[in-house]
Amino acid sequence: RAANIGVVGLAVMGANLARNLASREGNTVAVLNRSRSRTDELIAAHPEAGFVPAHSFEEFATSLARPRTAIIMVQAGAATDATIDELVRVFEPGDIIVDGGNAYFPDTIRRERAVRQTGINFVGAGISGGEEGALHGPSIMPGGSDDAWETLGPILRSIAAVAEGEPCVAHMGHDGAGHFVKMVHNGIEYADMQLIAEAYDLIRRGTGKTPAEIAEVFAEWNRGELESYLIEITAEVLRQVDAATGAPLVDVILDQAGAKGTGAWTVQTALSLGVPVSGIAEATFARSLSAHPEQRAAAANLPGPAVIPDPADHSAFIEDVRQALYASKIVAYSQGFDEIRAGAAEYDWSIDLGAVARIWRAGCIIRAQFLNRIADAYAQQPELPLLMAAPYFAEALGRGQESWRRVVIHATRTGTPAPAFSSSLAYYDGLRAERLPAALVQGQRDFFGAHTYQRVDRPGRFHTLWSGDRSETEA
Ligand code: NBP
Repeated sequence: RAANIGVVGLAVMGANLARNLASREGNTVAVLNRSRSRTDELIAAHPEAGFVPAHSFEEFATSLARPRTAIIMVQAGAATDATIDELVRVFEPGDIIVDGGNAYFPDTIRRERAVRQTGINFVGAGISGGEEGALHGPSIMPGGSDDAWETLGPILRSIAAVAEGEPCVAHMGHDGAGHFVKMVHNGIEYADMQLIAEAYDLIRRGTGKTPAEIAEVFAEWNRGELESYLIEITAEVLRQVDAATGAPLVDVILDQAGAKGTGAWTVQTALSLGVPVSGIAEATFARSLSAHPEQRAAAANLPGPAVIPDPADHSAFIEDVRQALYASKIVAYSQGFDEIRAGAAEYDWSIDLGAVARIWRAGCIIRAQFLNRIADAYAQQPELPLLMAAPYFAEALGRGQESWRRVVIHATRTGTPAPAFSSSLAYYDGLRAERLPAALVQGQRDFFGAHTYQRVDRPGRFHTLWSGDRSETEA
């Protein structure tokens, strides 16, 4: 029996994706892993899946119907390169290799270019949703050629998560577009998580509520405009009691956050594109800051504010935090979509930003009702220059901004670190400003480096003879 799709790499993600594929009508799935034992275990554990096992790349290629389509689920980096080399060796022109791992998009651009020379199609596909998503329906962000998408589209649509009747998969653009969008998804995820963590911390310190009580606050928020998977799981984590000590689990977890690098990629890429993603950057830096215990110990005795005023009205304060969270979240998503827009312009991808919002509505970690509002904004105005200025978001920011300012003031006065809340507000005020001190920066640059400046009242570039008679010359 010829398989119509194959999966290489059968650790948790690959095994679950293979099971998801096998559960869909019409699919026969070939499976291959480096070490044979994992393949045998998967076959033994899931006889219902009707997998076609292969124990070599040759056998794998023979078991697949043409055009052969294989999804690689191995570690990003060298393991992915090695697996691609093997597949290129046994595949033929017209076949399709899909990398479903978390590749860095410049690697995907490089691999696509190299594989294309052989006539084989290479598709970098971002897959979000972790183990559960892979098994029950992830959000899928494929790049690659239009031809490859034609063959691959129906298969990916069959396994993707479904949001309001639509499968959460869309062709993002050529070569690295899919992995680029997945990277920004993860960056936004960092920002969203940090903002929620800051909201929790502000409420805990400001009201003295217990984690279990704050869980109820989040559960309540999850019934409104903040409704999202991340808010939902936050309530679950805060409710959890440690079996060993009886303490809230959050109090026994070491407060040092890890990271696998996708947040850093998002920020590095944004820096080179010149896109300010301050919310994502602060979230990434907040994780780094937490993970330096020696510096934290060295700073522990630095002075904080003398008087710590408590908010008088706890429920009003909590509502302020909710508004601040929503406003900061709008900024984080606006910045993330800005990065995708800039990336598309730089790499010549035609990414449909509305489609990005729609495929993130289910299956992935940042899934939320909120994404419908983003999809609506791009449906109304596909060339929207700034997401947060779209009517719905502008209105929400207008409603929340006084609360947001009170929360940032509270954080500052009480010495509660709220880097993502405050940097998002600074970004909002920066873009809003009629005049920015960038004019002074240009003056300084002209002073020490003769970098010239433009004037508000006439065209051209100008330089002041700072070390001469300080007259102005036209450059
Ligand atoms: P791993 O990233 O741990 O991948 C290991 C699997 O790849 C093993 O089954 C290993 O075989 C196999 N493999 C093959 Br085939 N060739 C290999 C080689 N040359 N070198 C090393 N390993 C090779 O698995 P994962 O956690 O399932 O993740 C797969 C991909 O999905 C990664 O890129 C990951 O970033 C991405 N991803 C993961 C998640 C998540 O929640 N875990 C979410 C989204 C994306 P072996 O059995 O012989 O070691």
